[in-house]
Amino acid sequence: MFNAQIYDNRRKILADGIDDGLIFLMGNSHVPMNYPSNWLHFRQDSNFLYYCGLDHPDLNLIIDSNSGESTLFADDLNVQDIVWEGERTSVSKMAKTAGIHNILPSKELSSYLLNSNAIHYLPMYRQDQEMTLQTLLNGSQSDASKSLIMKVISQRSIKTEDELNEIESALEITAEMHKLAMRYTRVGISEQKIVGKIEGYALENGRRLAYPVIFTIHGEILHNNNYKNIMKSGQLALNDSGAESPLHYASDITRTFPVSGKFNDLQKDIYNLVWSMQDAAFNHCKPGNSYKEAHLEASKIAVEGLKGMGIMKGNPDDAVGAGAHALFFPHGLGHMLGLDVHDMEGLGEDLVGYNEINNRSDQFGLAYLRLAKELVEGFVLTVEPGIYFIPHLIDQWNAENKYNEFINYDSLGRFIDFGGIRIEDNIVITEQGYRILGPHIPRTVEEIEEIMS
Ligand SMILES: [Mn+2]
Repeated sequence: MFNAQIYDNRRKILADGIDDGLIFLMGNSHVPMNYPSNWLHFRQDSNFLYYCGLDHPDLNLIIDSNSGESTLFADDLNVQDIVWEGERTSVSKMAKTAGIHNILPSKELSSYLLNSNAIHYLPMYRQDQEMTLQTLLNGSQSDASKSLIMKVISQRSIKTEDELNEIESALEITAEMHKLAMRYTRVGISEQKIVGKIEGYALENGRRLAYPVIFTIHGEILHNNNYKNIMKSGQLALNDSGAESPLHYASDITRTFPVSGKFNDLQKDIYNLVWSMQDAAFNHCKPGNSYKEAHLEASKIAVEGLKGMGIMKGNPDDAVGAGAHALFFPHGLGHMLGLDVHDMEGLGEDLVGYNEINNRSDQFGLAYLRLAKELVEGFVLTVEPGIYFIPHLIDQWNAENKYNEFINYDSLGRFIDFGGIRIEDNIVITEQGYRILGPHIPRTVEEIEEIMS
């Protein structure tokens, strides 16, 4: 945990930003896997972690917005629980480490809430949370509090030095995971084997993953969680994986490399193009610049490169304006990163990534951009451009004669089994521009071929 003062300050700032009533932060409980006492791995709620750091199930926190005082609702384990689970930190010790002075038993939470004229809470993302809330409030719950959501987003968006250290600690593990994957990948090995190496490395270092590993020869399937293939010569392997830090901050890295250890010419050309897209995006990352512009800039580089290879044609600005590049780059350039891998997405993607000036587009591709607004010093985000050849999408657009003025469909035959390439790194916005977080992970064609040799 961070020291108590940090959590106390965060709660004070939060309370100052809310006019009236109680701020209710619900901690997570165990979730059963297949019967009540067989639990999924416990993950505390990220907002709860942010405001008190306490990483145990069945805790709840109330911050009085008028007095600024916090109360922890929790119970010590009884002897029967201890027989099965062993001892855990006492509630009084927990409260102390989080700088909380008031403790009440969980059974008093409902009446405490119902005695207040205003209760602010955040959106729920699990059914068990919804049901708990309903029970606590006797069925009288309304919508989540917009003012609380906006205040939490404004606080969690700006990462402090302590938080950056956590993310970099996650990236230490992630860098090793990625290097292991490059070293162990070879012709005839299964994807599953590499996934085992990746996740095993995190686990043996006492870490969990921030999201399920994507490791696949079908990089064109954007969130592919199937690991059944045996890797063959000539294929590319895409590894999108990241560990959590001890305090549950996320990391999110993607590398793509040839199964054989050597890129062929076509793979090299597309790889270097994605590399230049990422570089162009980096150069755009500084306070005041909008991330949407970075996305569009990277898209323009993609069109120029694909034009050079005879795949696209026409004016790059027009092609990007029309959305023709999205055939090859159908997702957004990146997202915020923090306690959640898509940071704060549970609070509302548009509220986190957009503002009055930048509305979400409904154009295919651009519509999936999770972060569009102006960058601010202290934002941590991913920069993850990619180029993909998605047979179903190509066939559909071709059949519809879609963007014929920008796309040479006849040139795409040789890309049928190409797959996809994505390169993803995590950066913090600094006063002058940006800084790539974590240790260097092989990123150029030469570096990748070197580590795989
Ligand atoms: Mn990502």
